This record gives sequence, C-alpha cells and structure tokens, in this order.
Amino acid sequence: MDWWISMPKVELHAHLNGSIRNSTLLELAKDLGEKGTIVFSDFEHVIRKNDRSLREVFKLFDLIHIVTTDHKTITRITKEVVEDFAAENVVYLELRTTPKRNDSIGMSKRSYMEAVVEGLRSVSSTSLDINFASDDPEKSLATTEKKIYVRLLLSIDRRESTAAAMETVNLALEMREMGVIGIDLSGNPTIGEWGTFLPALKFAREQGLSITLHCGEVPNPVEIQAMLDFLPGRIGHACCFQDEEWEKLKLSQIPVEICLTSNIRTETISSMDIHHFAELYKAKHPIVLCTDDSGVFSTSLSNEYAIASNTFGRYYVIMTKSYITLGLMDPKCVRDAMLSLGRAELFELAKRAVDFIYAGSRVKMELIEIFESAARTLG
Ligand code: 6MZ
Repeated sequence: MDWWISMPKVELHAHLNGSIRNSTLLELAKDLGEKGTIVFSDFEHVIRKNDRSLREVFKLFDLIHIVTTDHKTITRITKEVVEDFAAENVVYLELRTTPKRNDSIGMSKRSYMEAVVEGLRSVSSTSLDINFASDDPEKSLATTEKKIYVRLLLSIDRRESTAAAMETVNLALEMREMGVIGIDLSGNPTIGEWGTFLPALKFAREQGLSITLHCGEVPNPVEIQAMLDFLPGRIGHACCFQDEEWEKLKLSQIPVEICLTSNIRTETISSMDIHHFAELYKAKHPIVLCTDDSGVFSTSLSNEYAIASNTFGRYYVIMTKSYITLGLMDPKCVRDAMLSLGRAELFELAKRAVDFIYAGSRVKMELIEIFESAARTLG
C-alpha cells in the first residue's frame, strides 16, 4: 500500500457525509444515544454492517444525517475528511455535499455550507490551498507550502423539488468566492425525475458552474440518454449502461468518475473482473478513480488504486489466460484483452485526472508540477 499512498492523487467524487471516519460516527452516535435521541445499539449494528445493497446504503445515509446535521459537527467532519485525504497524498479534492435545511436547530442551506467552509478553514495544516477567490496566477499562494487544494460541489438530492434544486444552485453562485465551483446531482437513483432537476442544472451551467451527474447507477435508459445529451462536465458511476449508451458516452468523451469499491459493495456491479473500468481504460476513455464514500465503504483513494492494479493488472491477465486455456477466447485476441496496469500506468491515470478537475488553469499547472516532481522522486 505504501507506494499507492505516496503517489499524488486527485479525488473528484467524494460525498462529505459518506466520507466520515467510522470512529467519529460511532462517537457521535454514542453521544446522541446517551441523550436519548437515538438507540445506540440499533445504530451501531447498522454502521458496523459491511455489505449493503444500494437501498440499504440510502437508509444508512438517513441515519448518518441524524447524527451529523448540526453546525459544529459538520465543521468537525469537514476538517477530518480533508485531513484524511491530505494524509494519503490526495493533492486535489473536490468535496461534494448536499446543503441541508433543519428549521428545528436554526439551520439553513447557507448556514450548513458556512459550517463546511469553517471546517475547511480549521484544517490543521498550513499547506491547505483554499485560495478560493481566484484562479489568477498572480494571486497564487506560495507554492512550496501547498499540500491539498480543496474545492466544493453542492449536491442536489434526487428527493428535492425544482424550487429546492434552484435554491442550491443560487447558494452555489453566492458562495463562489468560498470555493464552490460546481453542482452534483445525487441521491437514491430510484427516486425523482430528470425533468425536475433540469431547469436548475441548465441555469447553473448558464451561470458558469460546472456540472457532474450520478448517471446509470440503476438501469434507466431514458434518463441515461437525457443525461448524456445534457453533456455534463463529468458523470459518476455509469454502471448500468447498454450498448447504445456506451456508444454515446464514448462519442461524447465525457469523463467518468469510477468508484470500484462502492459499485461492488452496493451490488451495482456483480464482480470486479467485469467492471467497466477495464473496457473504458482500454478504449482510452477519460476516467478517474474515486472513493464515493470512503467512510461508508471503508476504503481510501490509495486503496482504490491498489484494487485497480490487483484486479486489472495481474488478475486480469491470469483470467484472460484461463479463458484461452478453456477455449473461451481466441489467443489472437489476447493482446487486445490484456491490460498492463502497473504503477507507471496508474500514476499516469492519476495525473490525467488533472485534465478533468473543475478548478482553473492556475491550479492545473501547479498540479502538473506536483505530479512531475513526484515522478522524479518515486522513480
Ligand atoms: C448516489 C450518493 C451515493 O451530501 O450528505 N450519495 N448518491 N449514489 C451514491 N452511491 C452509493 N453516495 C452518497 O453525503 C451523503 C449523500 O450523498 C449522496 C446521498 O444523497 C447521500 O445522502 P452528503 O454530504
């Protein structure tokens, strides 16, 4: 694992409340248990459960939100999540979260987001780049001190109405100076209609915000086509695509945020060796490895790179050879089917993700320098 940890990485698909440390989650749940707000033992059981279907994951998020949604806690978890990513050499992080309103504790979507920003500011590292205001090189911070660049995406939850989605977009526009650069559409993919969110997403794009969509987490050809026609800056997952949708995706060259562990844990993909990562990688389609919910799925970005290497490097070659032995594959196709995915290739994959970030040219240039310097050190 050491090598994957020391390699610089770019994280573009991480949900704040899904990335909470398990220890923090249990501590918060214990506190609420003692206050009688929740029954701790029920909660503990759900948190400690390892394999969850997609439906169960969304139930878990509702539970997580019960223990995390107050300003102080949001500030704390933001700080911890950023520190955890920085600790494993994530050099650029686009952190996404759904602004939440909770009248009973005086929380508005704006005050929720202010608590997030407060968390970023309290990260205990002098090397955090939260130079939100501008991508102007003139205003760049001292480069030697930087360790992690953080930008924010505001998520629209699929349970929300058009008006609520619009409120999130307006908030994103108001908070541009605080590092908000885009909008994500997420939440339970079996709920909500694309047409509900479209006006807000269109408006966001007209106003210059970047868009990423959770797309194809469940089979829904009509929605997938409509999402691809919208031409978002990136999409997440792309698990349940059919031939026609793959074709459209490949033509569009829309980058895909790939979340290996998440897709397996939620049973969106039945096993790693048939994951579409391999197909997209071979087709040289733009892809980026991401964690999705590092806390909920007990993973890290370094771990996702290690999994890709183990699965699609060595294992994939062995599998291909056994197919030939069993007469299931023509040896002539073998070169085509094999993936060579060693450290060098995965380093290049991580570096290529810089092309798909939503921050501007100043940050991109500085990240390329970081990767080039790491290439010299890591050899
Ligand atoms: C779709 C997901 C997700 O926003 O409260 N979320 N949406 N698919 C997924 N794959 C498993 N994982 C997380 O973080 C948690 C929220 O992110 C979305 C869900 O809406 C979840 O409630 P925030 O910080």
